[in-house]
Amino acid sequence: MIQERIVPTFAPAPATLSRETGLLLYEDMVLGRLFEDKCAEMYYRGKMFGFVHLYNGQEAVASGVIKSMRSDDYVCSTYRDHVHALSAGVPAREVMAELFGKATGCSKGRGGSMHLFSAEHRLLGGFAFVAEGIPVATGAAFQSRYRREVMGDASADQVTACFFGDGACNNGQFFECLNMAVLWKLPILFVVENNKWAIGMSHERATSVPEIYKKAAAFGMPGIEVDGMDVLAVHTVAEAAIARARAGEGPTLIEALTYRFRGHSLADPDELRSKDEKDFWLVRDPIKRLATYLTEQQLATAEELKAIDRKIQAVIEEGVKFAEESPEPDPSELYRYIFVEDDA
Ligand SMILES: Cc1ncc(C[n+]2csc(CCOP(=O)(O)OP(=O)(O)O)c2C)c(N)n1
Ligand SMILES: [Mg+2]
Repeated sequence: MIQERIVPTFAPAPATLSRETGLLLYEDMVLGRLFEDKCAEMYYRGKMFGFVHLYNGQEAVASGVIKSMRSDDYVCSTYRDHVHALSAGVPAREVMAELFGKATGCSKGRGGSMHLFSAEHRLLGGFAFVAEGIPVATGAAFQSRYRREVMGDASADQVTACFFGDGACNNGQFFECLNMAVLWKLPILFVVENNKWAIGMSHERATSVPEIYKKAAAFGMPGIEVDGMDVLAVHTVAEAAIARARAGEGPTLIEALTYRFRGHSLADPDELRSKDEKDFWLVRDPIKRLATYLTEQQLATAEELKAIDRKIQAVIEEGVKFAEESPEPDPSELYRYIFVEDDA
């Protein structure tokens, strides 16, 4: 029997979960899952180029955190960014068009899979370099506080959620930004998606203290470990951290224990992880788990959940059609969108 680190103690508070929130979280996770499955299909059909990193298995983290935020809050991602973008409200058709390199994509076809961006949805970006988004997110949190306290803009109470992987936590930017965020009491959530692997490097082999949440204590920051396969647990932890951030009480480090169900990217044959390990995590599928919970608690019927699945499948099919029918960026516009004044 393999030893897996999980959080056995979390007991969700069922009485406080409304049907509305339960269904919102379910729909958002299904959107993430079915979107990624469609990406795999389109990639292998040659519709997408470059590296494509899918998020299957980790949906509870994006949905649990982002669906606890306001629509004017900021989200910062990594190269594994499709589902963060979807949870932040970027329409599936615009994400799909971006992956197809089309002019109607959320980054106008200039970014592709690893560089999704939407000013409208406060998505600060996907970033190809490991840990690259952490200082960007820290800067976003800084400007909220600066606008509110120095410039007197009372409406500037936005919170930033910064997502990154276990592999990013051995990078200096992680430590530097944690320090600044506490020092300046920035309204930010550092959300580590600990999926145990950085490509083929096991987290246990790469870091001195594998419990990443414990590193927060060195900076005087609350660090919380959460079951990243349980969307209700993530949602509960995120709500508390967001409330603290919005109240001016500073940052929180959340370590979500999760697992990716596919290889590192669609180019990865995924031969390094053991079958035992994969099986251990597959049975913790966050979508199945929430579906079971919602039906057991009689918050939804199996038919209602199936209807959501069908609705989302239609949204994704429409997104593929939109992406396929959209034009390529015009070569005459090669230099457009480099400077902000061109963004018209
Ligand atoms: C600065 C930097 N170094 C190395 C790489 C190559 N690289 C791409 S993804 C990755 C693994 C990162 O793993 P993790 O942060 O755990 O995120 P996950 O892929 O598990 O979501 C590495 C090393 C990179 N993109 N950037
Ligand atoms: Mg990882």
